[in-house]
Amino acid sequence: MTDRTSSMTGTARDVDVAGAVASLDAATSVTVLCHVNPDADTIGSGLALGLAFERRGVPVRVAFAAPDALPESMSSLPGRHLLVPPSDVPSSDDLVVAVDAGSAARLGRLADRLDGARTSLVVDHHLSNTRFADANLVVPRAESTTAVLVEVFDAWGVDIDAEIATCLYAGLVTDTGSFRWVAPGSHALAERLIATGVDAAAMARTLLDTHPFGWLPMLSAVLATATLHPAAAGGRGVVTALVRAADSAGLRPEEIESVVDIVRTTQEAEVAAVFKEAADGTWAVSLRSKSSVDVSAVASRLGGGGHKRAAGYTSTAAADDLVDELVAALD
Ligand SMILES: [Mn+2]
Repeated sequence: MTDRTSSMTGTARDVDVAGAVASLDAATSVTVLCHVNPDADTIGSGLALGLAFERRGVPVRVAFAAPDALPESMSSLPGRHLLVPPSDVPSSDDLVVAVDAGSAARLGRLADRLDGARTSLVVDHHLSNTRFADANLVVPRAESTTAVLVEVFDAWGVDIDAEIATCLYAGLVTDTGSFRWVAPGSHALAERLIATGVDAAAMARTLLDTHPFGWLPMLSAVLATATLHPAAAGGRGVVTALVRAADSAGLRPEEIESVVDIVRTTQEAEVAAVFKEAADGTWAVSLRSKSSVDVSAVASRLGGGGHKRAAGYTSTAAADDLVDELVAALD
């Protein structure tokens, strides 16, 4: 599915905000698809869009292919009643919208639902987006997909109330690393959303600052694997760490995804890489860079994608070869 460029019903084209609104406004029934291993940006986008359709009286469902359950940290977001399991997503619908997914592969086994749609729309902010829908609104300058949706909602006349704003804020606060990496306008957007009644402190605590005690012994094991490769990435340095399946057993995705935010603080490394072992022995790799390496390009060369400073890919290499594979791609 990764080479999919459009559905059978049309040709892929880039659209602006007005073009996306035209797609949304014409829809009579909608399926919104979030990416696999969902984060708060894809879920916040999916639920906000779902709520917007529900309020217009348009039948809508929101789904993601895997895992089976919504991450616990997102389980109190408004609009979650719109979520359905993958088996309840029909093979055809009037409009299918993919949110925060850089490629069809990121939709997992639900990617084929785009083929069954009368028309399809991508709303995303990934630089590496492959334009896999009929209409593609891709805004790489946007901090989050939820920030793109604010522009869409404003043009579409959607009332951004506290419930929709809470979903939108969830994507904004997480994709900006709690407003560490921001663009002009990010704080103004946050202020606008918070002013509707969003409980920003509770959101940050629930989404970013809450882990079960088991996170601490997991970190102990994982950080013991941390290795500095000073000569890698043209001498700018790479730091790596491994999250073996045995170390993360019983813990949530939230605990596993948090590791890279600790590892990436290493002063001596421009690039941080965390290798996360799945139950089937494959590795999901999270890449972060500080200022000079485009990890989106590196991830794309290895079959993944993402943003300049945050990207990822999956690898079937043996544990001993993972680092070599990455270092070779970085040089
Ligand atoms: Mn995002």
